[in-house]
Amino acid sequence: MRTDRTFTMLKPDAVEKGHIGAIFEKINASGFRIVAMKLTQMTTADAKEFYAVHSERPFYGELVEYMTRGPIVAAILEKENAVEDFRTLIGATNPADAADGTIRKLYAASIGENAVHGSDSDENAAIEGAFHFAGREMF
Ligand code: IDP
Ligand code: MG
Repeated sequence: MRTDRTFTMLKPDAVEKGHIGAIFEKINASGFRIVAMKLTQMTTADAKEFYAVHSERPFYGELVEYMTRGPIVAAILEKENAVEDFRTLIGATNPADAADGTIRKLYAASIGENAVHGSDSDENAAIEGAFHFAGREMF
């Protein structure tokens, strides 16, 4: 069995609404170990770089505004099959399509303001984790 890592952000809407504790309760109950975690805020340059893959999409400007408007919780999580299992735990991008019990079903307001980020591959998990954390912040 492999032990993998994924990267998550509790987005500004989730932090504003006071859902940090409830969301981490679900993350812990689902068997993820916290490797790194902090409350931080992305600058416009940070958000543009983090979401550069979406730069041609019509929602890019709105996404950058949203992700920089307040603090986020950034974290690296470890578990077997972490990337896929975390995507299952958070649910579909649009909360209207997210399965019952998923974090987005419970806490997301819309396809844009969807409470939580989860990496989509092992490669991106490593890139995104290194974007937010120095090696000495990972345990
Ligand atoms: P994901 O977060 O489920 O991987 P992506 O397609 O990678 O979804 O999109 C990144 C983020 O961009 C989403 O989580 C959401 O915040 C935002 N987003 C995606 N699609 C839309 C849209 O159609 N309108 C507004 N925002 C969107
Ligand atoms: Mg994505």
